[in-house]
Amino acid sequence: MERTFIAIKPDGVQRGLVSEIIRRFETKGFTLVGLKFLIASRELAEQHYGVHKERPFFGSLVDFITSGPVVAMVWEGEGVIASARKLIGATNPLTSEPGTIRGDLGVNIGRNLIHGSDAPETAEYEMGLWFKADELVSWTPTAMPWIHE
Ligand code: DAT
Ligand code: MG
Repeated sequence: MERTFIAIKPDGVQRGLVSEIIRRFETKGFTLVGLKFLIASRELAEQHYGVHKERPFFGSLVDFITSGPVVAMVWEGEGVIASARKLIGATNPLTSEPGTIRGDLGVNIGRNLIHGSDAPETAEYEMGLWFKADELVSWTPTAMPWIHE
């Protein structure tokens, strides 16, 4: 089973969209295996967005992600990394498809509500950055036979 790192950004928390966003992953059939509520340190944010450090928006991105609490999560399921990216939608909410989280709930690229790992390697890196191994819970939902053949 694949796992991916998902974070509801400070705008999603401030706008009261935590339950709406978590609902979409739960109802899809993915399994929550890790969850914490925190204000990220600058160091954590800079490591998380390290690939973007040369980009002009890096400073404001780190300011934004550390500006308030985030909901950091790990979700598990078959194909969850790519599927979560589809549920989330394109980076710019103005062009994200309706039906996606960003497409339904946002309008601005700097306030795009949610982060999701983009590949198996980044998922591993980000899960390790935000969670200790013993903070992830391995369990099997009783609904599993009704979600997977
Ligand atoms: P994603 O979050 O869809 O993986 P990304 O990894 O390319 O997108 O960028 C990380 C975040 O940086 C993105 O969620 C919002 C911000 N960002 C990306 N491109 C931007 C731009 N051109 N201007 C301002 N912010 C941008
Ligand atoms: Mg990204």
